[in-house]
Amino acid sequence: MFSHKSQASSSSKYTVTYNLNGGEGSIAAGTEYSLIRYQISGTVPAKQGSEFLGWAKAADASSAEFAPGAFISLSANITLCAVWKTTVVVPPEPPVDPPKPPCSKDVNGDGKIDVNDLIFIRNIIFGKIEMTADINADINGDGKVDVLDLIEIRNAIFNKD
Ligand SMILES: [Ca+2]
Ligand SMILES: [Ca+2]
Repeated sequence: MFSHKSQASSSSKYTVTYNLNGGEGSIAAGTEYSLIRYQISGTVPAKQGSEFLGWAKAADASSAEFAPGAFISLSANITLCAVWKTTVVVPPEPPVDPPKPPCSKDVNGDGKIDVNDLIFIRNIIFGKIEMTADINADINGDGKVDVLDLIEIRNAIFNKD
């Protein structure tokens, strides 16, 4: 029920509380009689990475209804909620390349890395074994099977970690 206020009506005292909505610090609640205009706190709250737009009655408001220091008439207890606009845009995580599957140096697929893999890859290099998609002989991943891959395997055999 909203009746026109008149001087004859008894004035009630109402409370204004401030919800900083994630802002730092706090602003003390204020009280004022309904017949006297209440001045909203002039304190401008701060929130890291955000710009204070003003106050609104709804906590999830995206635009402000009242500026700091503005006068409002109270007809009920109200909570003023800080309205924030995010100013710091957190960059999205750079896409992470999926890790390459470990390039098995077990070229001939017998479960161990030994001289037979060296022979196997040498046979590929010399064309004695036909390179197929199933054969993972490009150890260093440079797109071709050559002596560098042979060296990789040799190092794997003789310089085991
Ligand atoms: Ca092997
Ligand atoms: Ca290679």
